[in-house]
Amino acid sequence: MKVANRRKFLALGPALGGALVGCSGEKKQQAAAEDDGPNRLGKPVSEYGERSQFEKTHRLKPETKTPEQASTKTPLAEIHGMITPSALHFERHHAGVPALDPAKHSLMIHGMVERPLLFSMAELKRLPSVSKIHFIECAGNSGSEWGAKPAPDAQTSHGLVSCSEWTGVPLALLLEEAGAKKEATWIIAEGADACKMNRSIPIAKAKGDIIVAYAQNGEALRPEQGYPLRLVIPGWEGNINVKWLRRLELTDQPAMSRQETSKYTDLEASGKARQFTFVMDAKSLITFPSGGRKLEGPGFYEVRGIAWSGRGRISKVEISADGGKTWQAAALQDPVLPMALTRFRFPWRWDGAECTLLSRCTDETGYLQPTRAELIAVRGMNSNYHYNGVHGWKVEAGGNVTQVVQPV
Ligand SMILES: Nc1nc2c(c(=O)[nH]1)N[C@H]1C(S)=C(S)[C@@H](COP(=O)(O)O)O[C@H]1N2
Ligand SMILES: [Mo]
Repeated sequence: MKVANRRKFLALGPALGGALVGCSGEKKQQAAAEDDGPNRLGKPVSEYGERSQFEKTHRLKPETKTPEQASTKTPLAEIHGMITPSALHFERHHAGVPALDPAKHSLMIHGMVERPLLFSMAELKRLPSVSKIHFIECAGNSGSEWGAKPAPDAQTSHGLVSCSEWTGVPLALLLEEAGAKKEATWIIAEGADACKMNRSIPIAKAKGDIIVAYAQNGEALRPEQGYPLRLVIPGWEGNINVKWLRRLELTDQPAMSRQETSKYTDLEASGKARQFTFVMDAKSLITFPSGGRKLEGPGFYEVRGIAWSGRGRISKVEISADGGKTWQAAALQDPVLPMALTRFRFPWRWDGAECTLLSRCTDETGYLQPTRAELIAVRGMNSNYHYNGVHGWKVEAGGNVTQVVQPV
């Protein structure tokens, strides 16, 4: 009875049954002849796993003459679940990926501390550790939405966010060991890449949930993610998650480095700039259907996507299939973790007419993702960073899914 009802509700027959019904006896024989795989001996065991030769999902290479100072993005529309495979984590490098030998790498903690410390990787790994699932998002993610020409697909528009399980030592523990002096109000974190990228972190966050991470999704960090050591600063803009971490200096003022003055500041309409805008505000994205796809015809579809907030857990995601006139709650997939990607799902029946699908999310602080107009009213149009407006995709009558060009 239940099953029958569900069938009726989904009405998958007309949408998906064609292939089964159309599989004639001749075709079945042909398929069986080609598929004698189970009778043949397969590949032997291996030392390190690889994905199937039939899987081609990849990051698009940027068109640039300086690939060492560039970014690649996660193909969000191809990813399942909340964890980004390490090989598909987005990358953002300012001076290329250094090849650091962990046997020679060390972390120095100095400045306004009682006991300056130098840790080898082996020493760090002996200390009490934590594993936590967190997203990392570049502040420039979805920045193309500020302009009149939004990006055409999910990878290009929102792919500067990824989510991993990170393992390492709580920074708070290292600071206790070093004995932070009272006058220390900032920590300057520095990487060992060619540009020695550095950022200033307020001491309160450093005494909170920051992880000095050496592992990602169960194995050592990928070189591109900062091997052998990086900061993971839950919920804060990607740039401050310093990779190839080699030095932490406690000070009583920020460094005012390139990445926190000329870059990663947000120019407002008045001409004043916001600085130290660390937190990534709540954002959501529909990954299916999304730009570049084609719906095969009217019928049932599961609208899927991700939502995240730098302020904590996602508490609600709503979907509109009529361009924002009406909204309905989507289901959230457990576990819903603070500062982690949360997956949402929404059963949807497409009637075949052109429509606009939107998603918006609310986080546990009650913050509701703003519309583009609401965001621009507060922030103006001069920013490159921290765009988190409601996003949507247009489903054209023929089934093509394209970007929504909002009036500027
Ligand atoms: N040392 C160092 N740390 C760095 C960077 C860098 O170029 N050098 N890029 C930053 C930026 S801008 C971002 S968005 C994140 C990207 O992290 P990922 O490449 O692991 O995705 O790392 C940050 N940490
Ligand atoms: Mo970034």
